[in-house]
Amino acid sequence: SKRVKGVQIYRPIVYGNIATPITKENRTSNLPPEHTHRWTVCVKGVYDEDISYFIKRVQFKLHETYTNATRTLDSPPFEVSETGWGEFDIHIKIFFRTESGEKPLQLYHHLSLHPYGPDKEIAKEQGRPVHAYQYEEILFNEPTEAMYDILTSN
Ligand code: SLL
Repeated sequence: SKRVKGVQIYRPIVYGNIATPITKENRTSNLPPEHTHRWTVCVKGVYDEDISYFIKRVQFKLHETYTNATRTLDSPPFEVSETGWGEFDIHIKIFFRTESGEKPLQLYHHLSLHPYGPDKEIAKEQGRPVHAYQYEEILFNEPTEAMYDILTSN
């Protein structure tokens, strides 16, 4: 469909993970003993606002050690929660509303389980959750008229 010439629209998103260590106190009996962390990877609005008006689907491709490694979410929250023992790269594929005529956007996120930075030793001792989020501005260059309406009426 027709595109709006000379127009660029940006929409910010945040993607990444939170991870918490599994301790003696919070370990549940059904967990494999080698699992050390609970984690959630997500794609969300910067202020937690709904992003489903322009994103219709998010696919998370996990490490092949997970069963059903490709997880597809067709509505918010666009997130996957799991437990595990290791860090790896998560392939995140974002599908836009069909009206946009845009190809899916491929992002990569390194799942972080272990504290990093100057106070990582303290963080580890205290069992603090790890937050690893990145900010991204999605550019719609000369959006279709339908997508222009969707983006600007929200
Ligand atoms: C590593 N290259 O060796 C990485 C791979 C994979 C982590 C980490 C699976 C959990 C399960 C899991 O935690 N995989 O399904 O049991 O560190």
